[in-house]
Amino acid sequence: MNTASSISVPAEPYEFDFVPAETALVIIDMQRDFLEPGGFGEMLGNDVSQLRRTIEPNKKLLAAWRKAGLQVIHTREGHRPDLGDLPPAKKVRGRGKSCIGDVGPMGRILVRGEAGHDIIPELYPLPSEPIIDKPGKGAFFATDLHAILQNLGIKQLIVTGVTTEVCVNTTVREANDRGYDCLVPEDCCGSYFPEFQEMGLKMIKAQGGIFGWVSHSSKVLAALGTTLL
Ligand code: C5J
Repeated sequence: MNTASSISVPAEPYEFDFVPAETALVIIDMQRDFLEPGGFGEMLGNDVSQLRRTIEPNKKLLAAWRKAGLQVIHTREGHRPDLGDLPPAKKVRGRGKSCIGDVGPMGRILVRGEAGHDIIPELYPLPSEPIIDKPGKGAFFATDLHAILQNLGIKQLIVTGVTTEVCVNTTVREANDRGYDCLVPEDCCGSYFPEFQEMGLKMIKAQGGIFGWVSHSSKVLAALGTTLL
C-alpha cells in the first residue's frame, strides 16, 4: 500500500512502505569498545571484523539520511560512572576476568564518558542528532527514546548497528510492542557470530514480519534516491 507521501523499499517478508518525515534512522551501539581492534569486544576474543563490515554501509546510509534532512538517532550501551544503574546480575554475568566498570583497553568498560564507550569516528553524531545512553540491551528500557520519537512525530524506524541478535533485536522487539514499524537493513547490522547474524534477522522477518522487515541498504538508498536525493 503506497500513498503519495510514502516510499516503498523491497524487503522481506514484503515491501516496507514508509513516510520519510515520520521515519528515523536509529543506529545502535556503534561504539569503539565493540568495533575497534584493541577494544573490549576483541579483548573478549571476538572477531571485530564481523562488526566492522557494517561501518561502510552505515556511513553511506547515514550520509544519505542526513542529506535528505531526515531524523537520525544514535544509541550507546553503558553506565553511569558510579555504576548506580548497573544491575549486579549484569555486572557479574559471564564470570570474566574483567567486567563492566573495570579498567579495560579504552578506559572503564561500558562507562559513560570513557573513550571505549563513545561512538566510532566514522559515524560520529552531529550535535543536532540525539544520543540515547541506555543501560540495557533495548534502547527503550530506562531511556527517553519513546518520548523523543513521539515528540518528533516518528512512527517508523530504520534500525542498524550492533549486535544483531542482542541490542538490535531487543530494540526492534521493544519498538514493535510500542507500535513502531521497523526495517533492518541486513548489511548495516552485525554480529560477532555468523549463525546469530542469520538467525537474528530470520527472527525479525518470520511469521509475516512478526517484529519487522529486513532489507539491504542498497534498496533503501535506491528508494531514497528516486524521491528525496
Ligand atoms: C550490544 C552486547 N550492543 N552485545 N551489546 O549488542 O552486549
